[in-house]
Amino acid sequence: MTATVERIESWLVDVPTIRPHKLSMTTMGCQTLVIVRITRSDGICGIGEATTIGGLSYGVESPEAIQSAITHYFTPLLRGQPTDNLNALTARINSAIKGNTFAKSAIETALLDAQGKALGLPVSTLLGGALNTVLPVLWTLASGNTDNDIAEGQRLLDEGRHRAFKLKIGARELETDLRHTRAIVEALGDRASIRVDVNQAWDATSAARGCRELAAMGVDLIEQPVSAEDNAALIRLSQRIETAILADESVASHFDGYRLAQQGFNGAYALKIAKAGGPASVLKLAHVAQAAGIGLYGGTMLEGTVGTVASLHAWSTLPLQWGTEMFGPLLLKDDIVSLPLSFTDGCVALPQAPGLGVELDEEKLQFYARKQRE
Ligand code: MUC
Ligand code: MG
Repeated sequence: MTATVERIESWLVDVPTIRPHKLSMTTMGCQTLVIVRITRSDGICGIGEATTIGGLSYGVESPEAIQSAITHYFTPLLRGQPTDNLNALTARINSAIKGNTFAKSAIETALLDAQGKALGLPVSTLLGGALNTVLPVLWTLASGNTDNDIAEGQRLLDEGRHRAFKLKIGARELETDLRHTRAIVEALGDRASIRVDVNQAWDATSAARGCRELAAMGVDLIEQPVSAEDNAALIRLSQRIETAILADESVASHFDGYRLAQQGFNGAYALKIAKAGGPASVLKLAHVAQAAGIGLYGGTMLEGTVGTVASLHAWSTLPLQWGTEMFGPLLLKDDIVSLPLSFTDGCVALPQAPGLGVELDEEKLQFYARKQRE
C-alpha cells in the first residue's frame, strides 16, 4: 500500500554567522533556517529547509511566515495524501497555494528525501541522474572591509578551499565600490575568478558606468546590477557589456526565465530552489535557460546544510557554466546535521546515501530551535 503523509513538523533555527555578512540591503549576524520534517505512514521521514536572507529585507516571505504557511496551509492540504507521486503533489499544492516558493521548496525537498529513502536512491537519481558528483563552490567576501576581505581571500586560497570569490557591493557609493573591487582584483585576481553581486542597488545610469569599469578591471561575472523591476536595463547591460551579466532577483520561475530570454537577455541565470519552489521545480527554469542559450549558476539563499544539499542534488544534474555558490554551511558557526559536508579543492562532494544523504542532529536542532511561546 502507498504510504501517506502523516505529520509535518517545522522549526525556526537561529544559527549565528562566523562574521557579519554585508549585503547591499542588510548585514547578517545570524541566519534563521526553517527546517521541515515530513513523517509518512510507513515511518519514513524526509527533511527540507526554507531559508531566506535578513527577515523580509531580501525576499517576500519571512521565516515566521514560511512556518505559519506550512502549519496552516500546506499541512492540511497534504495530510493523508499518497507520497509516491511528486508531480501529483506539486500540482495539488500549486493549485491551492499561490507564491510561497520558499515554503514549497522545503516541502518538495522533504518529499523527495523521503521518497529517495523509500526507494534506496539519492535525490539526484530521482531528478534524472547526476552529471557530476563533485561541484565547484565559490566563497563570498562580504565583511564590509577591503583589507579584511583580501586577508580572508588569501587565507582561503592558501588553504585551497575556494578558487572563485563573489564580492557583495552596492551598499556604498559607486566610486567606493569600484575602488574596493579593484583592490581585490589586484590582490587575488591572478589566483581566483572574481565576481560581484550588486543586489539591485544601482540605477540604470550608474549600472552602465559601473559595469563598464568592472569589465575593464577583469571581473568575470556581474550579478543583478539593477533592480528586479528594471529588466529592460538588465537586458541592455547583458547585450552591451563584455562581462557576463547574471540575473538573480530578476528570475525565479521558468516563466520569468522564458520572458527574460524572449526579450533578449543573453547572460546567465542564478538558479535557487527557494525562488522556484524546490529542487525538482527549479529544473524547469534550468531547461528553459538551456534552450535559450543562457548560462547556468547554482545559487544560494545562504541555506544551512539541508537546503544546500537539496540544491546540490539539483545542480548535479546540470551542466553549470558558472559553478555554484553553495557555501552557506561555512558561513554558520555550527551545523545541525550529524555529518557536515566537506569543502576542499574549491569543490564540495555530493552525498550518495539515499534521499538527501544528510541527517538532522536532534540535539543541535533542539539547541538552536527558537523556543515558541505557548
Ligand atoms: C544573493 O543575492 O546572491 C548568495 C551569496 C551571498 O553571499 O548572498 C546570497 C544572496
Ligand atoms: Mg545574488
